Amino acid sequence: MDFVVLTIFPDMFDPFWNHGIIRRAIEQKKISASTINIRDYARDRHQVTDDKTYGGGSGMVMKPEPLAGAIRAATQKLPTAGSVLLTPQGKPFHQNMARELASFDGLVLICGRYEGVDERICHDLIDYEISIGDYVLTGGELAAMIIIDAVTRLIPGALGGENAAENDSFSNGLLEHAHYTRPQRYEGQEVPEVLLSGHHQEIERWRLESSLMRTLLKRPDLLQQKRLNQQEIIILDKWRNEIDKVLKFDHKKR
Ligand code: 4GS
Repeated sequence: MDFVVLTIFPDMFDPFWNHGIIRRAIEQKKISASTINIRDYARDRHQVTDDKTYGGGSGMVMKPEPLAGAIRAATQKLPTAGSVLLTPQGKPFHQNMARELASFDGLVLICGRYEGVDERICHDLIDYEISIGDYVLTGGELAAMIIIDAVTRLIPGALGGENAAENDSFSNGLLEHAHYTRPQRYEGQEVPEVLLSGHHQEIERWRLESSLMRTLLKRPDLLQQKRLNQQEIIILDKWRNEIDKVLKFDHKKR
């Protein structure tokens, strides 16, 4: 996967490319990463990338010509890449979209600054408009890093473990199960015994139950969207029976 980021602040990406899994993915050539400074495509002497907004008002807007020049340079470099504009107007980013983007062989990410980009840039040069959430950033750079981060870890071999991305939260529409590491007893709290048992099937069952429990308590909306399989239905049914028992107990008699 080749990433090219279009930004007026390319230096913001240096620490991002140089740490952890992203750094290793670059070193192992699972991904390539580069930036294009939009300012380099400004034609005027002062390399201006913004201008006053038509209709008046205080905000500035990204001029279309430098941005278009930068996008064309990027797509020339990566002719089969998808192009993504980061904007609050875009489709909300989620794990399924990360999977879709991971299937491209290249991505061009376009980071807006100021109030936004000139409307006329969007239509022919951009494949996706993506928002990382309903809040306003000062620029698209952090949003681009989030997309690159989520996409990179889905690229085969980018994570250390063989299929480490497979068991993560959202991979099956559920939050991830609880995790424990040493020591076995921490501040009076023990690691669940089944995890020490070495019994693979029971551990898998415990993990599924933990996953379902956490999703039900923390993100019931995810559970409502999910197609449950037989094993999951059995576990939820068991809980319902246990809750029913508690509720049927005649509390007034106590
Ligand atoms: C987002 C967002 C964003 C919008 C960029 C105002 C500067 C800013 N980009 N998801 N102009 N949320 N962009 O807030 O992607």
